[in-house]
Amino acid sequence: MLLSFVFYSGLFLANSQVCPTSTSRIISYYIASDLEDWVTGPSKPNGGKAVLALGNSGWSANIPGAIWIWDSEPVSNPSIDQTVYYVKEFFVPGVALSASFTVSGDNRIWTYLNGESFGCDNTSGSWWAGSEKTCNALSKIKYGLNVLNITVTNEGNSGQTPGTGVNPAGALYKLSLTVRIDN
Ligand SMILES: [Ca+2]
Repeated sequence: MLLSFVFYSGLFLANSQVCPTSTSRIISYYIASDLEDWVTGPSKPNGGKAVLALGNSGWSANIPGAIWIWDSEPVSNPSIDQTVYYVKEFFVPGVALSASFTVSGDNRIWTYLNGESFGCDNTSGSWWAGSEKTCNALSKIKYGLNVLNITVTNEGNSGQTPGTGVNPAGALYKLSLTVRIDN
């Protein structure tokens, strides 16, 4: 009887340590504009990695963890409208509980998650402090692989000289996620 009790107790402890049941974890992380973004634009017609966009003294928008990116530095032609397409793939390993997206751009921005707009476009420019736009993207987030697409058009200023850094262009964004992982 005693042996049986000890054996049972040991088995119970072993099971409780090795096989926890119905536990969940909540994790928070973000994805942001960086040099791993895939971009297609006038300087990279077949696509390539983004480059750091230097902007000018008017670029005071700030999104911690994100950096300004474009398809070249400086822009290849500041005199005409130029559009760059950004693609960022990311993984969501559970049930998304929150998804907050913040973006700035020079000049006009359109944003899509898994092929759908989520109300975070900004076509009036947003490179200065306080102009960053924040949106709730939760309804577009899904379990597994997600795709973020951003389109940015730089408005041309006629008569500007290419290579001088005038009329800069770029995108700056961050998607902050909270996800519940169920075992
Ligand atoms: Ca510009």
